[in-house]
Amino acid sequence: MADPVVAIIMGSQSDWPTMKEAALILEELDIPFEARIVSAHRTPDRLWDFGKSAAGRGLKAIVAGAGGAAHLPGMVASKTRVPVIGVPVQTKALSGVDSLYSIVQMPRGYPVATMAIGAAGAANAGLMAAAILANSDAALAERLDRWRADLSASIPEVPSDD
Ligand code: RP5
Repeated sequence: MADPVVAIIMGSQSDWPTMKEAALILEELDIPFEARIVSAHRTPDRLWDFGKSAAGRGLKAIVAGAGGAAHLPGMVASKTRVPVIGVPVQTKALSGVDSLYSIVQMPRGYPVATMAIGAAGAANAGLMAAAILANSDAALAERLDRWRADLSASIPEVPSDD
């Protein structure tokens, strides 16, 4: 197994059904990744260790998903220069707007590239990580171009009643 170049981290096991969408994209594009539960609030030491070691371990992008008081993406961005792509997980109480606002409003100096709320955001986070890596990986660039062309080709031009 190749060393992971992308990490998918999430605040809780309950985030996995959403964050799995990012994992499926990375699998489709043949990008080695790891998935970990790292909570800003419940496992702060794990978060610190993860952030401190991310660049040295060869990670090129981090997809970080959390819901509610979603501090994980921002906190990890404060510990590493590896690009962080944030996924606001949909919540019951506030539909994920809480997650979105918690992730997107970073102070100057520590950016998090914030995706849409929920599953589409997680899938797009996988694609964004792939796009970052494709800048320096010609074979991956080709796979990503093909993936995009296939998606385009799958969209019918005429709507159907079926
Ligand atoms: C956050 O709290 C997690 O990212 C999750 O979205 C939310 C709820 O976590 P659980 O109570 O389901 O473990 O830290």
